[in-house]
Amino acid sequence: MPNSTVAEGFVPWPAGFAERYRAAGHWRGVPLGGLLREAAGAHGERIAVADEHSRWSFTALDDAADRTAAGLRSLGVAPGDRVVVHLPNRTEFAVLCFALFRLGALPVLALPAHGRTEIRYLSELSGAVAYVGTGGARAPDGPPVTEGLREACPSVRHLVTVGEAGPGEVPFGSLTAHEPLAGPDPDPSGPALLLLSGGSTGLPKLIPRTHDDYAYNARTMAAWCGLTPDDTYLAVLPVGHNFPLACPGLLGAVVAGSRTVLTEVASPPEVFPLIERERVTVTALVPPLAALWTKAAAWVPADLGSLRLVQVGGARLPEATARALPGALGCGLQQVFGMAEGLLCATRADDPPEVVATTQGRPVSPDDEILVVGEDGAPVPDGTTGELLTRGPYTLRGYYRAEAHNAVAFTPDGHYRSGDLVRRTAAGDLVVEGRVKEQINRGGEKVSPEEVETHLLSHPAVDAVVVVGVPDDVLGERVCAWVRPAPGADPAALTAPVLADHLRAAGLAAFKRPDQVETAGGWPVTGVGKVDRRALTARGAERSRTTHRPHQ
Ligand code: OOB
Repeated sequence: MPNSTVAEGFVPWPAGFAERYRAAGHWRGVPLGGLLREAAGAHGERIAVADEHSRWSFTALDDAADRTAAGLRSLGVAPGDRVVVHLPNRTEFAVLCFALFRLGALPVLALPAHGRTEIRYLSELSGAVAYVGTGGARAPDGPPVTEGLREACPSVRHLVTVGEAGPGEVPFGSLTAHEPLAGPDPDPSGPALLLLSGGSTGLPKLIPRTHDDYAYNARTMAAWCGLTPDDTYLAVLPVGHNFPLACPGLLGAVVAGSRTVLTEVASPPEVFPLIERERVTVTALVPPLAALWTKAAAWVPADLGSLRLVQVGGARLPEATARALPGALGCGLQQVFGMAEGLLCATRADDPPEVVATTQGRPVSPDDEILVVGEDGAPVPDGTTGELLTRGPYTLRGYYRAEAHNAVAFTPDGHYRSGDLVRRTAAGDLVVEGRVKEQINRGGEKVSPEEVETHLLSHPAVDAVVVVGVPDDVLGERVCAWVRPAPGADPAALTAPVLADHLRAAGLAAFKRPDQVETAGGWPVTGVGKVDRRALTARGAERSRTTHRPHQ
């Protein structure tokens, strides 16, 4: 669909809600590119973004965004076009995204771990006109992620490369050589970017976030975390993910005039000295990383004294880690329960330690509407677990180009069905208790069972397969594949490494590869004849306990 406009697949808020959000001051009518312009005016020569290769002041970043916008325009990228952004945590990510915001073209945010298959899928789904990545040099695992992309997805006219450009690729640096772009600002109420959803059923979907709603998201989280120009935010999680991008992340830091340091390393021996060197004050982690950092503080020699706040979210944080982290790292903890779809809940600096250790906090906007409902759809009393439904000034009203899915993912009155099971405490804090959606949360990385099943089924020795999440001490959950071997196939040959190789060859992200593989002649079914995933989860956990399989 290369010629379609972005607005075609976008579901706006009803007019009455939009008016209310504007009147409340949530939606300010300033596009995301304008946030950087304002920051450049206020903080000029202070450093805005830095990585191990380069440092940019607010003024320099602002100027580079204008020039790169002009460079993209000269390639033929027009307002409303989609561009797949597949970059690691480097300053070029910031330059490119702000350039696209300026131009009114939409970044489609891929994760560095994504492979050929995900990139193709995202390109097709969004009708992208260009792909920006780091080129073939960064595909140690097989063919370059862009192999066959243009043929498979003809809307993609340009491959832009940060670093060494291959034949037919446009070097990213050449885009910044243009005179700054002067053009109309994009409509702040329209979509600004497309985030990837973890998926509630089926394949991941695209989430349109508008300039107005995403700016509010970033500003609100920056305030919730008390960011000031004296702060240095460390983006250690992949910055194409909503959490380090805008909760408050890079965008919130720009709004607050704080500095963002982007890093591609996350292991304590590498990242602790960076924290010391850059005097990092705030960062965001997923639970397995939080646990690792908490343990490592005792043996990695580095001064972490600058840290004042570590946010942890993306998956359930074990209470033991929540209690140990502040003492070990010498800083405050904030639990964040968020979603790329919008709603953000978080604990606050002035919450009692007990609340921070045992809850995921409360919605950050006074206009976030929360319903906790039972299986019949009726609200349940506080203290009872139910599904979380929500709507508000920064929660989507529909996935991008997904009419059929939207009919089930939203209630008729516009609440998003999160698929999360939560309980609200008497004090109004939420506790995440589980989920009803078919998704595996592997240490914060979301895996769609259906996607993995589809790819495993193409293995000749696999007759049928069901993928479930099994509890894991380190990851929270691991990916477990139950496989029925094809007639004549040797079940012993269907090991995790064999299936991992198959998925690698299929160009799928490494985090989707099964950690555990079990073979069986068939599976239990529920009363209505569906595969009993809950039973397979329990059996998967049981098998791993009894066989003492080493963790892969
Ligand atoms: C964040 O965003 P997504 O879109 O990758 O995943 C959202 C889902 C939630 O629906 C929930 O199932 C799970 O991830 N989740 C948590 C959680 N935070 C997210 N489950 C339990 N405890 C938590 N604290 O993951 C995300 C987006 C913005 C900020 C933080 C996380």
